[in-house]
Amino acid sequence: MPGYGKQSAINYISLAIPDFMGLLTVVIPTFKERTNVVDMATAIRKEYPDFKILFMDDNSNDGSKEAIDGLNDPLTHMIVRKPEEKGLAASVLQGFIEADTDYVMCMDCDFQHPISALKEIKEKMDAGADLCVGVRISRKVMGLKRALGSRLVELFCKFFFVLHRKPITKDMMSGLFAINRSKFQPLIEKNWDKFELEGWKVLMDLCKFSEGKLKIDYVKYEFNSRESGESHLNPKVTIMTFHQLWGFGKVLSKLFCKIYGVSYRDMYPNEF
Ligand SMILES: Nc1nc2c(ncn2[C@@H]2O[C@H](COP(=O)(O)OP(=O)(O)OP(=O)(O)O)[C@@H](O)[C@H]2O)c(=O)[nH]1
Ligand SMILES: [Mg+2]
Repeated sequence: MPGYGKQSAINYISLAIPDFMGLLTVVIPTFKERTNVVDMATAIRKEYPDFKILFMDDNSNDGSKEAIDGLNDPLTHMIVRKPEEKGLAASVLQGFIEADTDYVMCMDCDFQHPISALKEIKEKMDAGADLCVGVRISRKVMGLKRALGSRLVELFCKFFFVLHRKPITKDMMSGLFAINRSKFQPLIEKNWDKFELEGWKVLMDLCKFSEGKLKIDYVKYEFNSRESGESHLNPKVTIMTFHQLWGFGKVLSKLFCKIYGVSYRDMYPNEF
């Protein structure tokens, strides 16, 4: 695994897409999603003719880029990121900055987040929300064990956020949310190196680094099962999630490294 913290705050502005101005960009992080990318782009475009779509791909090298380019849609792009900077959160955050639209939204590339929810999210942003979070009504499709684990970790996260007087949301770990870019871009740039760049819980870090009050709104949605392709979920996601939770979180993250047989030193060499 590449050493954590290799990503620089400078690199993410190197790939700016010209003429990508507009109101809303849907940022979709992808890794080996060849079987889903075109269906996702087509499905979003069908419902939302004026939304920008920006795939942030971690050098999948599986034909995804060629497939998206082949659509010849001027509002749909895929950026292929440098392999040494691989990271889901880094992809999403870089996408938020590259997008250059008033609102930016992120969602997964496997149809677990319903495309129909984007309309309501956009309406909440138009009504003045700084942040609109998609809230999963049920996590049944995850299976009992994963759903329970997810709820427990979330409770734990909320406790720490309250303790540190940081904003909490109804679904702290949702991968479906939108932000007002002008509000969040300075915060992303200022804290770039402190984000859990290889982690998955982007929303959590955005709340963690936010200053002052946020206008938060919500849209409920049914969490579906993955349509095709393979899940990328792995034990490191739990380790990285705990690592986002200040000092005691890091202790837990070390504990989970031991449980999963993963080297904490390899994941976070900068801490040694
Ligand atoms: N850019 C980038 N995207 C990633 C990476 N890992 C996963 N993704 C994408 O992030 C999204 C969420 O990953 P999933 O594998 O669906 O994770 P999950 O939804 O927790 O797992 P399932 O419920 O099993 O689908 C998908 O769009 C993935 O393609 C990564 O390292 N880099
Ligand atoms: Mg998924």
